Amino acid sequence: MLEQKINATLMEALIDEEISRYWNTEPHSASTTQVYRALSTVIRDLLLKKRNTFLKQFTKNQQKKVYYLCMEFLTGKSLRNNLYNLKIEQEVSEALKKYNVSLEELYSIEKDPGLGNGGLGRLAACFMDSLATGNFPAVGFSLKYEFGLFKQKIIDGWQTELPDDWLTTSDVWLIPRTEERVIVKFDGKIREEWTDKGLKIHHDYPTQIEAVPYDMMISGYDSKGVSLLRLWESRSLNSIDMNLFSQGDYLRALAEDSLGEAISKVLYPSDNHYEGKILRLKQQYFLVSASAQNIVKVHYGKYNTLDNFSQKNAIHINDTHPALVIPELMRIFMDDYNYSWDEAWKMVVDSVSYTNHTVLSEALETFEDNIIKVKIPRIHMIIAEIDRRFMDEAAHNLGDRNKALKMSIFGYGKINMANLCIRGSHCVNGVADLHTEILKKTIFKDFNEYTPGKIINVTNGITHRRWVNQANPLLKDLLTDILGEEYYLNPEKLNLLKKYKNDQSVLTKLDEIKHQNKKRVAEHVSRQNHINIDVDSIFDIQAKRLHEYKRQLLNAMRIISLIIDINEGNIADIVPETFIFAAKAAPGYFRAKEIIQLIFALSDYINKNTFVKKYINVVFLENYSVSLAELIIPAGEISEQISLAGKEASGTGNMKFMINGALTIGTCDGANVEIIKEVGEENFFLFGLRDHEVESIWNHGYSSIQYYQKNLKLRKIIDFLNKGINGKSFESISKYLLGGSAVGDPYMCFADFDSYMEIHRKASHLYYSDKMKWNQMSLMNIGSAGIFSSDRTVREYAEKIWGLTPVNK
Ligand code: GLG
Repeated sequence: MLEQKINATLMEALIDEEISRYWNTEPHSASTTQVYRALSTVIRDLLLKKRNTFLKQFTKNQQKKVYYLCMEFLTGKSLRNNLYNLKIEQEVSEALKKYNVSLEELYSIEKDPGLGNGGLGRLAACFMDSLATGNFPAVGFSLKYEFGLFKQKIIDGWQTELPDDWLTTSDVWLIPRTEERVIVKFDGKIREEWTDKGLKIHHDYPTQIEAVPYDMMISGYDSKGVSLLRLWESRSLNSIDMNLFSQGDYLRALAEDSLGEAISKVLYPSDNHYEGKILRLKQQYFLVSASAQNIVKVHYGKYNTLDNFSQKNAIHINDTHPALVIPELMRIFMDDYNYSWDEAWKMVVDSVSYTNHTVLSEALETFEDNIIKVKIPRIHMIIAEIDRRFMDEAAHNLGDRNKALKMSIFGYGKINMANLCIRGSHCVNGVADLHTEILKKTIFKDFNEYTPGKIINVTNGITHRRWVNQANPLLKDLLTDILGEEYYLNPEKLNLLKKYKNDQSVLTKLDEIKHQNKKRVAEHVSRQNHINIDVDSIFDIQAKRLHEYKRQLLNAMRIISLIIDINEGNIADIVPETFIFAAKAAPGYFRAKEIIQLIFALSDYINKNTFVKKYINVVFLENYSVSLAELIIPAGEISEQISLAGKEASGTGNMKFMINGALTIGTCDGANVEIIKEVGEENFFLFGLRDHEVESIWNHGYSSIQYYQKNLKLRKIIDFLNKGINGKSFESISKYLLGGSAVGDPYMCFADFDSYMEIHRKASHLYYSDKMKWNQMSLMNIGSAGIFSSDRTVREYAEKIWGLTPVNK
């Protein structure tokens, strides 16, 4: 249908048809929700057709395809993104006049699909967009969590979690593919039988769970490509016990059912933290088994052989969560298609690749050996055999079994998922230069020495079309006026903006745009938090998951220090600042929730204290999500990227703020390092210890008390916390900072405090003394951000890792 150019009249006809088909009503009496659903259905079906055409070309060329496996895809809302990417927003807007409803109203009806925690899932979503835009054939696989990431509600300063029922509106984007369902088997016993053809495996009495796919289409921008995101829903196959049912024992009759369905019920709300729960293992195996079966079936259906499997399929493991795809593919190749171990292993390694996203020890996955043995016995056998062969080979090559053992997949009764991933992949990558170097020096040191060159770097990226063009239309208009539309598809062209760094009119326009975006946020804050913020003050934003290593606490400490100065009348250096926070904490992460409570208390304190409020203000915005990020990031003037050096693998929020013209106050961590390289240190506010300094101080025994004793400001902050805020004591935070039984201040806020205060002083001084210079720096940031587009990132993956070429080239 897209060949037929979409115009307003055609759009109206299509929407009318849906409205009358589904609700048997006249167009003018359709409700807003009905129009939303009708329009979304039209677009969804249009994309389906477009993908089919795209696939025809791909099939004709017999090209390679990438399958991207990830437990999270934080797609954000679909309607606007798809209309934008199809370039039909105007036509649709025109058509909607008939229904007396605006596009903005329809956008606001859609709920954010919360299918991810943070950076990991958002990265996967950006990749789907960029892959489609680059005409790369791509399928993402994940779970159709009935409840996505919880909704955050702050009650009396404390985070509470409410269910996120995203499916009540976003279901319209999903196309059920019941006919393509597959069965995933758990439990049971293995029996081996030697036949004249070799070993035959019998797998008895497994629990069988049905995996039903739901497809979501993600349009490329102005391209032929459409990415497919396939989400698996779990359904119990063991149909209800009719005996119990007819005896009236409905609940017991359904018990089996709910067990199977629990798998795709909820997304684990943890970020950079590993939970070794059985349900999590089941989710992971469910995802990979369903996906692997699907991939193999599609391949076999097309080529009638699997011999060329690795030439036609790239299978990517995003973080260790889908690691079990390695033994699962082995199982399918050997048990279902009779390949030998060596043949199967070659096919697996040649097609599989893996990205690591963290070096934090609490996030590195291991599963109890025993759990895997009981739940997925055949997979356990295969992992054991992978390891046995690997250990023999490595011990032989290294001439040292102990050295080989350091790379073993098994250890201390556990299975190390990262080691499994590295062993089963032909290529492993980190997500920013520094992160990759740390990987090679620390957790993957032995592997890097054993197979040099296997670990490479591909720096993360974001889709600038969503994060600038859609989220910041005023900036898009200005950039388009100056640069034309070329940067939409060639983000490196943003570079040309730098020519205007001395152009007063461009700088003034940038300033005005920022002001407008700040006003938008101020209105939101006034509505949501009933707080009036000063749009002429610097907007300093820290929006990301709440985690100790990200150091929202360091930011809060500075705010406390400012409050103390203001209360003491030391106002010479104080300038108006508005601090905006948005962050969710994992429900069981007490410390993180306590930090939210502290930020909330500071906000409350200031808003009850007119004197302090004259200078600074603090707001905590509830329920951080992709949509909220799209609202606040364009208003950011200072972007807080202040993790302890060596802890943040990359960060992608840093890139989103930068491309929207915020200046970063940041440590030498993750992709900040490359941001500095691009924009120049003179356009970045760098502070804090370097990663090697952190390591060395830590190894010599970090003592926060020593900093505390020497620093009056720190002592006052601790007193302030102990005294309490509006009657609530924060002694437990001060104890955490000073230590006791555990090392105090494990993320070294004290060690970086002075340098953080100093860099802020410089930044705010510049803001108020030379706004044009500030705007110039802002322009340089926008102009230097092109390289952080995910278009570049996926191109690098395609070339260096997947061996993938775009369709029709
Ligand atoms: C991880 C890391 C981030 C990284 C993201 C995407 O902690 O630093 O930017 O993956 O690679 N869990 C995450 O968000």
